[in-house]
Amino acid sequence: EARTRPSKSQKSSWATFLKSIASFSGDLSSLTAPPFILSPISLTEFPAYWCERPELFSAIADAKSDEERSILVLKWFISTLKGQYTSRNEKLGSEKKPLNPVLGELFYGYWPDINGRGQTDLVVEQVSHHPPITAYYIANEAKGISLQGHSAQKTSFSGGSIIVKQIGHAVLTVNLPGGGKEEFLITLPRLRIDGLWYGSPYIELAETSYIQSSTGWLSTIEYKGKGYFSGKSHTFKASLSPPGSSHAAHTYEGLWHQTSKDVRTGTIFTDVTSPKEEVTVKSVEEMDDWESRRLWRWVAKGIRDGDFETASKEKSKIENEQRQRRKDEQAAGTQWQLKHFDHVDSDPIYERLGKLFKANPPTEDAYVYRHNHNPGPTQAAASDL
Ligand code: HCR
Repeated sequence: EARTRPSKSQKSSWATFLKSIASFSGDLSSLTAPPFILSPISLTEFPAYWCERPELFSAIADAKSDEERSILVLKWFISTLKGQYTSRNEKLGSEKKPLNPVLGELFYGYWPDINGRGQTDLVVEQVSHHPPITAYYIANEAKGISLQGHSAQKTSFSGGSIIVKQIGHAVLTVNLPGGGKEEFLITLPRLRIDGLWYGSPYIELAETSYIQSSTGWLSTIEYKGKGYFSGKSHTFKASLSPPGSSHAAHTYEGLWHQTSKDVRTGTIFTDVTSPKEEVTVKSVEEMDDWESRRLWRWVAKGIRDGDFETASKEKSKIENEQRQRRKDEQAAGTQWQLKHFDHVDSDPIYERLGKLFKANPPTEDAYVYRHNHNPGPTQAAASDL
């Protein structure tokens, strides 16, 4: 089990690291961090957090009205936050610095069909190295639901905390029973990494994020930490307003890592106190060389075993191989080709739905999933996409 606080001997390297962050703004992934704060998990694994309660994801397809669909999307979204932002503390003892994926790194997985919920497949590709950008596509074909998005971060240092602005957005698409589809534009909250001073970083969410449906229903979610709404960490308030109105038809509040309530009825809205369901992946032996857990396996082993010399030697091997690849491409006048995604400078869905709630910025780029293979019904499907 990883320690949550650094020992005396680790304190001086931590202090040096803090000084380097304080005078730094931009891409945190390029900073060298002290070994005890390194995570053996690559950022390409993070999109799996979107679906660790697969039954909430698939339930969206069963909504009987636009209003109910927006409620179920909000419920699923809030229920992902605990996994997205606190699971490293549970697993690794505190928030740690994830492995910085290489260009072209892949992560595939699935959640099996249980009780008719349909299988959900996950495809992740690292589409940029510097700055790090991760694109993902998650689909439950049987239920006609998919989520496509990308994630990048801009970091700065303020008041002793790291502030992370999330760049990127996600679009959830639901095929409707009578034909046609409904789209939801999902924007992402701002993060604050607190606890740095004590060497045990953790995440707090801040400001506001939105879920705008193409039907006009809009969820506005406000995040606060200790000392605001309830005096507790990880607090949120969400309001859901109907098309063309700023008057909330529903409001919900509570703790995104525990439970929340429907304010009007007092009934439970979200409850993430039960165990979540981790994504199923192939064994490392069966994986392709570009798949994250195989690519990083010796680095990850070194970190897990506390053998940082091996970890850093293996990490250098990967980085040198990447540098050589970029040099070869430059010499040949070629460019790395993405496997699953096409880049578009402006996402038409973001522009169209973003206008409805005056999204800032008004346009964003996107990585569009290329539907060029049929995954088929097998459990190994995601690996063949
Ligand atoms: C900021 C962060 C990398 C990005 C991580 C993101 C934003 C990635 C997308 C996921 O959907 C949600 C998510 C959760 C993580 O909280 C966030 C990471 C937290 C720390 C990490 C920094 C690059 C590392 C900072 C080093 C610290 C711990 C000293």
